Amino acid sequence: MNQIGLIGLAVMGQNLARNFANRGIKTVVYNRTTAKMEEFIAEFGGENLSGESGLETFVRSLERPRKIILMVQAGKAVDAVIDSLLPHLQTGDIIIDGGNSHYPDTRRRKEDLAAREFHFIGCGISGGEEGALNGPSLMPGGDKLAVDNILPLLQQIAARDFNGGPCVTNVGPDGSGHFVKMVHNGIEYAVMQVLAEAYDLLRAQGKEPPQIAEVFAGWNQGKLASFLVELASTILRKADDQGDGYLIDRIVDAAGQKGTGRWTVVDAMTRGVAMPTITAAVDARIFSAQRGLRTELEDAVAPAREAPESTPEDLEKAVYLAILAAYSEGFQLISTAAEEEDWEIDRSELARIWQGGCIIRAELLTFLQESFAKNDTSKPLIALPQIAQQVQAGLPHLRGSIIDAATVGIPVPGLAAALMHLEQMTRARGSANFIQGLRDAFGAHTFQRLDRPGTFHAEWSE
Ligand code: NBP
Repeated sequence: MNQIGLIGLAVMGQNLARNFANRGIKTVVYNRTTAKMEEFIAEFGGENLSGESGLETFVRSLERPRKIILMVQAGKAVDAVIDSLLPHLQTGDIIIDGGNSHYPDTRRRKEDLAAREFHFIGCGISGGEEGALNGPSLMPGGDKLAVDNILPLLQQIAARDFNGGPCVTNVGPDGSGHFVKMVHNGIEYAVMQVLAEAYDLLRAQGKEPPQIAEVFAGWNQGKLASFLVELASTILRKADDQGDGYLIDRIVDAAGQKGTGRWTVVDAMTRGVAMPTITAAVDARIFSAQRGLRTELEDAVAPAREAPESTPEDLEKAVYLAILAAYSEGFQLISTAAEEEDWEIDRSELARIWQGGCIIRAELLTFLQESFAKNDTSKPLIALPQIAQQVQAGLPHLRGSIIDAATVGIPVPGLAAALMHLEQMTRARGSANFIQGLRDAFGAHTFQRLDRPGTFHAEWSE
């Protein structure tokens, strides 16, 4: 009998199925388009990896309770596959959605399936195709019983954290697995954005891509050591295979998005969590896509631009602090959601399972894992004592980089948003007294006083 069934043989499904089989887990696959399954099995099939062209035989080939992982396009495809599976399932069977589903959909599916006595797990999977094959970071959420049941299998295929543990944990109930994967992607947007801004400033100084690659390679030896910083060096060194120069200079400056960053920001807004750095990253992708209009406006406005002067050392510290701000925003959203939804998510565990396999894996996560373990509070990351020192040390460099960028006219929305986040949250007396004055003057919204308790309203025109 097979131990796991996998449906959906595009790039992620194929690699994940091979990963299960390579660990000695007997795996059976199915795909809507049978030819794709046959091609895949012809190339990779073997003792631990077989295919079925019919759903009924696919399901019957699995040991009970059946564990079926879906790797199909997020959205309607997931519902379509679940509907077609239902007639073949038996009480207690477990469906695991490994795609990037939106967590409210996961919640709905879980409730629908629970009413029929089936289990449903929403499992965030990060790491792209390489991670799927060699070890992804896995974020399963759902009924504890069902998650515990599949955990031994997931532990075998997961990446390893910095201490050799598997990058998988029982995130929590309900849609919490897909929720944290969504926030992970929001953080990923922000990290990529601030790295792109550092590249932009260095390129505007006249540095060639391989010189910037050297800068990133140096950063990768320090506090910024991470998969994305390492990858930045790689992409900057790539020669253009269709002409002279470097490929990076030929790529259209318009970034795509599939929605997880936007979902993160919308969710944060709904829950009243501020996430300026991540929001700036999503906004920057929206602006990037408006390429024609940007060209028109540059011609019309013709802003003066000069070469910036920030040193790689200043930028390294500025980028580090901005990334810290993005993590703080992401973890704050997770804490707030956990409290509101009664999910009990362990932030230290998340920092651990993101250390391997996933796109945001970084040395910084060791420090975050320890900080969260020591400070079991729902306070934001930047409020933890160890982090406050880092904010204090990094602020002058972040300020300096932004002054430089603003002076020469180079947009750095991620860095600037991170700075404004940190400036606002480290200033005891802000400017909202002024807003309260206006609100009370035009709408009698009342205000509170610093020097006495109670609620007050003033006759402002007297
Ligand atoms: P896609 O998201 O491109 O989905 C393609 C698969 O969905 C194919 O197997 C296709 O079958 C199947 N499918 C579709 Br489309 N509609 C279907 C339907 N109505 N019924 C049955 N099957 C249907 O694949 P992917 O890029 O491998 O991603 C899979 C999931 O993993 C997605 O949710 C994605 O967001 C997530 N993810 C992707 C990455 C990545 O790096 N690509 C990383 C992390 C997570 P067919 O062959 O018959 O058309």
